Amino acid sequence: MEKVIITAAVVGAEITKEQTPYLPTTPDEIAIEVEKASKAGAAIVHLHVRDKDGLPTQDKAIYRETIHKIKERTDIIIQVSTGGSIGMTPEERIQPVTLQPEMATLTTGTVNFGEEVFLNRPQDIRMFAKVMGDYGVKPEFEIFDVGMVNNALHLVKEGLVKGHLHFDFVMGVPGGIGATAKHLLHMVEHIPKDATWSVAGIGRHELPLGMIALPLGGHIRVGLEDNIYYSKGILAKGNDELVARIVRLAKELGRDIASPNDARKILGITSRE
Ligand code: KMH
Ligand code: ZN
Repeated sequence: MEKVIITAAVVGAEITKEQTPYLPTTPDEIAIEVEKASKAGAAIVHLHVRDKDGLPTQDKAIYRETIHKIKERTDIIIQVSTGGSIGMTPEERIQPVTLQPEMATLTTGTVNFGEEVFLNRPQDIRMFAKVMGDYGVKPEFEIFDVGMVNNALHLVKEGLVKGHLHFDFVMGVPGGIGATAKHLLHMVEHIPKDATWSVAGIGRHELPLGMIALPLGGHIRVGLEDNIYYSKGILAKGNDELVARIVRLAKELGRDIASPNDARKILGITSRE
C-alpha cells in the first residue's frame, strides 16, 4: 500500500491559548512546533497564522515570516489556508497563495460551521482556484460535505484545476458531514480512481477516522486545529504527540510513513528548490 502522508494542522483559526496552552501562535512558536511535528512524521503542515494578539489573520507578511522560519528548520510541504476564519473576505483569504507555497486549501462549497457560516460562493471558489493555478500552487480540496466533491470535480471540468487531484475530507464539523465510516466510504467512492484523499476528523473523531483511513489506503490529517485532546479530558501536549500516535498505528498496520519528498511524488508536486 502507498506510504501514508500525515498532515499536521498545527494552529487553525478557532482554537485559543485559553483552551490549550500548547497552541503555538507566534511565527517562532509555530516554526518550532512544525519542526517537532515534522520530526514525528508529518510530511505536510496545514498552516494558519495569528497576529500579535493571537487572533487569526491572513496577513501576507506574517505568513512570509512564518514560512521563512519553518523553512529554516524543515523541508516539510507547506500548505497555506485559504479558509482563514469565518467572516474574512475572499481577498483577505487568498493573500498567502501569492507567496507561492507548495500547496493551499480550497474549500469547494458553503457549510454551516457551528453557529456560523463558512461562506464559499461559486465565484470565490473559482477565484481561489484561478489564483492557485496562476501561482503554481497545488490545491487540496477541503470537503466538509458530500456536495463539495461534485463542486470540486466541476472545477476540474472547467479547467480551473489541473493534474493530480487530492481531497481532504473534513468530518464532524457541526453543520458539515457526520464523522462516520459510511460517509467516508461514500465520499471515497465518488472521487476519481487516480485521486488521493486524506481524512481530518474533528474532535474525538480524529483518531477513529484516522484508524479507518489506514487500511483503506487513505492519508491522515491530525493536529490542534482539529482536536486538542490526546484522549478524553487529556490535552495533547503538542501536535507531535498526535502525529506520533498515527505513525505508531500505521507501522502496526504495515504502512510506511511518507517523507515530504515521498509526499511530493504521491501528490505530483514538482519541487521548486
Ligand atoms: N477556519 C475554518 C473556517 C482551511 O483552512 O482551508 C476554515 C478552515 C479551512 O480552517
Ligand atoms: Zn484550516
